[in-house]
Amino acid sequence: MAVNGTLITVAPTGAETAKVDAPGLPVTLEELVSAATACEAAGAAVVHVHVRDHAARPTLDVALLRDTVAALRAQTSLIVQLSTGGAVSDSYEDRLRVLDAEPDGCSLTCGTVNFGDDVFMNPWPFMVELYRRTQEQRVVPEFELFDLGQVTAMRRLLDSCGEPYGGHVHCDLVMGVPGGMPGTAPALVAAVRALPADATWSATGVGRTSLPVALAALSAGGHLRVGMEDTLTFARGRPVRDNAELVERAAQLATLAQRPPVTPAAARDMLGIEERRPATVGVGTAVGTPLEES
Ligand code: KMH
Ligand code: ZN
Repeated sequence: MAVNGTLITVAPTGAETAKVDAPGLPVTLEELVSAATACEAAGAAVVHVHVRDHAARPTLDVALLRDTVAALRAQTSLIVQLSTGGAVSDSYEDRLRVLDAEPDGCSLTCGTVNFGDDVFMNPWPFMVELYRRTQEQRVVPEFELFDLGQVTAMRRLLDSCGEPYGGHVHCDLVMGVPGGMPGTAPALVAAVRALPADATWSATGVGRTSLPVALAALSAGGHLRVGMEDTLTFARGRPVRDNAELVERAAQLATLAQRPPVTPAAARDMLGIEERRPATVGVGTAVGTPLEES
């Protein structure tokens, strides 16, 4: 399928930034739903979710994750993807339990990577266990690839354990993390060349690599992930105001590239993600266009 539209994922919160350092960061459920609603109106189709506790600390509490999934489903049409990466301090057990919150999708990182001064741990046995559970619990994984070697690890996982739930491979190239692959066009092209031929992919440029990675991704036929998890500076010397302005800019770039944002419904078709909302619930303010085929 040739995809002419652009899937925009927003990653509004992350686990690394403190609210005092970024006042626009959504850390309460109310703030998260409000941000997600604004991002959907701006062109997002997927929300990648990390939640915070009452003190705005990152948490993988399953009850809170369940409430968050329910609230996002009630108030938006977005595909709800929970992070299984969590924070670098989270245990493997807690990260596996994220699936019990029954999201539409989840992230699944394909290897260990230096992460600034920390290490983001994803050893092979953990990857396999998480992947098997996504298959059993009917959660569609998105493969997070921080380095070229992680593309190989993803292919090994697919070869060893079979196709993902939903039947389609979608990856996100996470670029510009200190310790991972650089956020450059040559690195992006090298990673894309190594992907399975029928996979779709998006790219995320962390920090100042946000724009160059977005432009490279659009020109190479990829999709986009933006948000305050990854980027806190909108332009040199100008902090990001909120997530919606990052999505608006991504939507403008995609539209300029003549691949406008796709709706959440079209994104579900593309990613093989079933609708888990009750059929009678009418939600959403999506602005995207249907995917086109040629
Ligand atoms: N917070 C990072 C350690 C994911 O969401 O799956 C991991 C991360 C990746 O953000
Ligand atoms: Zn994340």
